Amino acid sequence: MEQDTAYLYEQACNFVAEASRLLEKPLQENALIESKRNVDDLVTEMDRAVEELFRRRVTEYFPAHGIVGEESGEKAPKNGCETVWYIDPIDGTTNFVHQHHFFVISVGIYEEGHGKIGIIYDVMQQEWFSAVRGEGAWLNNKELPKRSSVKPEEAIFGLNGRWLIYGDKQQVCRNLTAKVRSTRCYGAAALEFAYVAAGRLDGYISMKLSSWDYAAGFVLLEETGCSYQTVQGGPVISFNEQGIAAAVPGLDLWLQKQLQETGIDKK
Ligand code: 2AM
Ligand code: CA
Ligand code: CA
Ligand code: CA
Repeated sequence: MEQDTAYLYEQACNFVAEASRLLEKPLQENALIESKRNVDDLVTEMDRAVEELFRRRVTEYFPAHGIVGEESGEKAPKNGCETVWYIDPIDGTTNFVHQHHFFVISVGIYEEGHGKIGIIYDVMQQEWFSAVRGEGAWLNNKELPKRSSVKPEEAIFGLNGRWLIYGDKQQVCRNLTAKVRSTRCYGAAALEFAYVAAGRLDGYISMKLSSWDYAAGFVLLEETGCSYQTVQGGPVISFNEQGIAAAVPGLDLWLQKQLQETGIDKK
């Protein structure tokens, strides 16, 4: 690994480890919990504290780098930043609030728009999912093998039941659910991408995600031979809020056909 990349990866892991210590204690009874756009769209003071820690560390160690984080309101990096950190301070906040497992810190580092480093840390399980472009992907320092094809009828898909309440999206979810072996909902998009890379899921679909939800996951998917597409069944060409579907090789082509046939309005 190039020295600069190795340093960046090491520091990013250090920042994640430091941030994770803030989340290891249970939420206090009087903790501030607010909902944003709907009842399952929560933010706590810990989401803000973790993001604030990343802002301080990245600014201190890599002052030229841009930062895009969920809780700061900026959806795009400042102009002129070659390297950008996409940070989801807690992915799976609803799980965090309800004291379940399955919440992660997700950090994707991109250079000129290309994914370079992805780190997804499951705080309660103490599982590090990480990847460096061209170098591979790891789970707790053990290299993850490239994924191979899985038949639809043997595939386990990550899918959130919330999407069943929307007309056009309902159709896509019903069609997939009918054709795959089974579905699971972990409630943490970044973790579900990591699970596809690590062989625990064979596909994952979500109808609306932001850059910080998918940036790190994309690097893990690429390094394990998996792929991702929009829920319209086309290539991902922006960092906008959009629906994303990920799958192991082979199954991705089947998934694309399903998505194109079932059809979701471009919104
Ligand atoms: P979050 O926990 O960081 O908010 C299931 O809700 C998954 O979808 C989580 O990974 C959640 O991320 C993500 N998500 C993205 N946009 C969301 C929204 N508007 N409301 C709820 N969850 C959202
Ligand atoms: Ca959120
Ligand atoms: Ca998220
Ligand atoms: Ca979040």
